[in-house]
Amino acid sequence: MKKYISILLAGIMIVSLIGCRNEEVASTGPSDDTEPNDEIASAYEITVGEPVTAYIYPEGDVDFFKLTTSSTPLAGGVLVFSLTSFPIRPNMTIYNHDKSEICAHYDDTEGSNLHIWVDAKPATIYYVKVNAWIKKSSTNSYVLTVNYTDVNDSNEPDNDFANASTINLDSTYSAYLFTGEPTNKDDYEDYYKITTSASGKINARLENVPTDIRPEMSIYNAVHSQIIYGYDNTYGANLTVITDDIVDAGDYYIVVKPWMTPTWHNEGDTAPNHATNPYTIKIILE
Ligand SMILES: [Ca+2]
Ligand SMILES: [Ca+2]
Ligand SMILES: [Ca+2]
Ligand SMILES: [Ca+2]
Repeated sequence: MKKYISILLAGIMIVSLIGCRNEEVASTGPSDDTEPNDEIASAYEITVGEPVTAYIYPEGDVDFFKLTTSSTPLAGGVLVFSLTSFPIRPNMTIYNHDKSEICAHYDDTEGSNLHIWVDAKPATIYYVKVNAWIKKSSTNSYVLTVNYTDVNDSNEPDNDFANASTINLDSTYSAYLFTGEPTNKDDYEDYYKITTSASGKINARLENVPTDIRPEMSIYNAVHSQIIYGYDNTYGANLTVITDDIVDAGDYYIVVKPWMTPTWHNEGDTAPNHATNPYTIKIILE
């Protein structure tokens, strides 16, 4: 009888041990190198171009990551945040270096991929928060990848008279109407300086304007007074601005910018046209 009780007790112990073990797996969940990352202050550092694998587990889990954009090119670039193999409904929020929210997007379909692009500054920290749109957990992993498209605008910085790019008459130049994290349309300004050796009307022609930009252009004299201004409220329109009067030989400035701030962050995995399509500018004297 004593022997049977011993066997019975041993059996109960084994069952309870298995029970404990199951409970332990359930509370620990899958092994996740990026945890703990539940607060923006404990965001897991990732590298642009290197995918990271993580889990939304347990229910209510929130995952913060941070990255730093490269210091070159000086114009900045476009960050694309991609959630792939997401097992539940994805939700992603992007924050700037001040930890202020830039944007948030989600997809209401379980297992959807989710992408967000943001025009970014060089050498700047960005944060991304990943969680489930509808509270749920999964023991299946997801992958977060952040890619960066450089904007190689060799004229930058050229945002004021002092930093204007010197150009010549009758030649065509190309540049980008791009800036990271704009606060207003003036952040996009590109300044050009031209010196004429004869009097005439100055004719400035913009072509190949990005399809998401409405162009604006002004001509200034040597003492930075505006002579004439023009814009076109059609996206991607070419624009010509000509001085009304014949002007003396001397220094002049041409300033190009968007008529309105373009969309600089959105859902999607494609960099915007203003980041990939340079405009051209040509000045003639007539
Ligand atoms: Ca997690
Ligand atoms: Ca977490
Ligand atoms: Ca530019
Ligand atoms: Ca500029």
